[in-house]
Amino acid sequence: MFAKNDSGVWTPVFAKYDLGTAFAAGIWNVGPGGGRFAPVMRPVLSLEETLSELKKAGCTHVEFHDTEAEPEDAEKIMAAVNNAGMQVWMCTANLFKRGPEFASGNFGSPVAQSRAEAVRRTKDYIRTGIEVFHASVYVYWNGSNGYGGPMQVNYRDMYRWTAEGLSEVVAWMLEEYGPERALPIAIEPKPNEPVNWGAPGDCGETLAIISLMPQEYRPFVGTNLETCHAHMAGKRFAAELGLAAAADKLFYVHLNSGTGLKYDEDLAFGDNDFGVAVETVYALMEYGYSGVVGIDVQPLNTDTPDQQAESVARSIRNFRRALTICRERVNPDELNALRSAANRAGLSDWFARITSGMS
Ligand SMILES: [Mn+2]
Repeated sequence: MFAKNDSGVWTPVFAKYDLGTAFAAGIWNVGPGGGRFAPVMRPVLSLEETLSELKKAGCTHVEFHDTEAEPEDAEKIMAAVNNAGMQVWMCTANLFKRGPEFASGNFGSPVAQSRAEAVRRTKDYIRTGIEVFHASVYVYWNGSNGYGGPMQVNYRDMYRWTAEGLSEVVAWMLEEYGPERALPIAIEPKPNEPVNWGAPGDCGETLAIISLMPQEYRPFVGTNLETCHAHMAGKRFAAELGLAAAADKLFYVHLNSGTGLKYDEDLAFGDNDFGVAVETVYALMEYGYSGVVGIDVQPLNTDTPDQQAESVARSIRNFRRALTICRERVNPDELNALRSAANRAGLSDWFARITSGMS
């Protein structure tokens, strides 16, 4: 949904929640585990059981890929979501692992057929998101979009094609539904995995791609920033949030954590570095974020059958712990005085004091 702001620019309208009261997680955030290097630890749950686990973990909303909730099954799935007393906040077409068509990328692939298929799948799932799920945001994660080595792609064309594909989707959506019913599209950048160089790789590249779109389509596209993806790009996550907010493009967030410049670990939010969680929550407060908070995490390899959704539950507990610290121990005047004096030594000491709760 969009409405015109005071300057006459179409702006997304999201349901407003107090921070800490509404959370969404993906149906893929609960699972049996197992892979090349890990044993299967947990049974596969039905959709109903998964929804129940996510709700117990503290989620009010849920997210789907089109591979977990095909458009033709969407009505049935929506009935299960309603039965669980939940809502769909986000949906996203899988443009990376559906089949060989996306091995070379999607909107920016050098293969024309892959680009066309990405546009088709995206339109299809936006239709489902609007008509069946009554979703609030559509996410485009770049996934396989990018390149692997020297001269594999004309980079200028790759960025232009990515913007053109998104523009084609927006043009169709406006024609079909009008701006009032249009689903905000949030681009989720990731710098690598499954490709060696993903495009867009960070918030800046995401904003640059939006700027390559025709002016009239830009308001309908923003960002969905994920903690672990930002860390993989060597970025400070809260600074990425700040950049998106400065451009009025902070449409959605995916919170989790990772241990550095590694792979997409999808650890619980607050795991490994609780200070990042505190800074993240404070950034959301400062930038006035009021939508549902997205959690995108995986169970740990050691999680047992009764810990199916423990990573989601711990993320929510850590979010609330961080929120309590931000609300009860941060004095904004004290913080801003330290900031405007550029007293970095004082800021570091202050941060240890508020996160530890000790003087
Ligand atoms: Mn994500």
